[in-house]
Amino acid sequence: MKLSIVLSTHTAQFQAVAFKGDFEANVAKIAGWGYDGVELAIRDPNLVDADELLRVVSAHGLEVPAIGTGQAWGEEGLSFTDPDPEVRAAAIQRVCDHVPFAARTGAVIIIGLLRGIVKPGVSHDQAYAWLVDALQRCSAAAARHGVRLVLEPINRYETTLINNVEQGLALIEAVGADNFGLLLDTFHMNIEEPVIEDSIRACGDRVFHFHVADSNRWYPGAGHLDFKSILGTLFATGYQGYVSGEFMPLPDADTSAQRSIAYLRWLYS
Ligand code: LER
Ligand code: MN
Repeated sequence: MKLSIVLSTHTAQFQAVAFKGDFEANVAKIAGWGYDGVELAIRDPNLVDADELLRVVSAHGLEVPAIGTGQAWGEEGLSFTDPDPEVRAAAIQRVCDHVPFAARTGAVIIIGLLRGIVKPGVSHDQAYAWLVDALQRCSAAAARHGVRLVLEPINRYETTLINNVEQGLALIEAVGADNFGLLLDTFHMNIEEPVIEDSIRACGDRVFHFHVADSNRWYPGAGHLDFKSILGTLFATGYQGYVSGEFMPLPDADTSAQRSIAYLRWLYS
């Protein structure tokens, strides 16, 4: 099992990112605790020094399995489904801007809240059509560089577009690109899926990335999810990717990261 944890390259507002701030010190700690990779949350790739990021990550023996893009929604309001065509175009461009770094690292590019929400005055069908169009454009741009894109079903309290696996699989059909798959997150699945294991099986080889947090969005082991069963089901699909920790930094970031890896390695040792 390859384990990573979410690390932000900028100070971020998103609460479930355990590590914000001093990048190299955090990478060193994460590597020291035995993680194999860091999932990087990058608001704007044009504002980070990709060579320096890679130098730091490689110096500590870590990989970058995924790049999170949601800060561009949270902090700039970019989305694929904004009524303003310039905002939609900027969101598509932002994803395309992530492609070169993703190609260098082998990371998947995550479409989380960058898809947006159905805004007042916009019909669900219209928002869905903009979403499909944007994902087709981004998937095509990524495919030219051998990069994969993942859409994360996100619970109903955060978005009104694609809350569960059934909707995610229908979207995959609509987009029709081999390099477009799903990111499953146990926190969202616990809210939206009737049976988490059945939904993982339904996705099969379309699971390209996996987030873990417990039912309360604390580190795995702090809530009531059955990670032995959930991860066993995931690996039985043939999944070879990373299991990436995205949880609240509670009781503090360092403790949550250490408890998560200790628990998951104990389950699967
Ligand atoms: C991001 O991966 C996520 O899970 C969302 O809850 C972001 O709001
Ligand atoms: Mn997530």
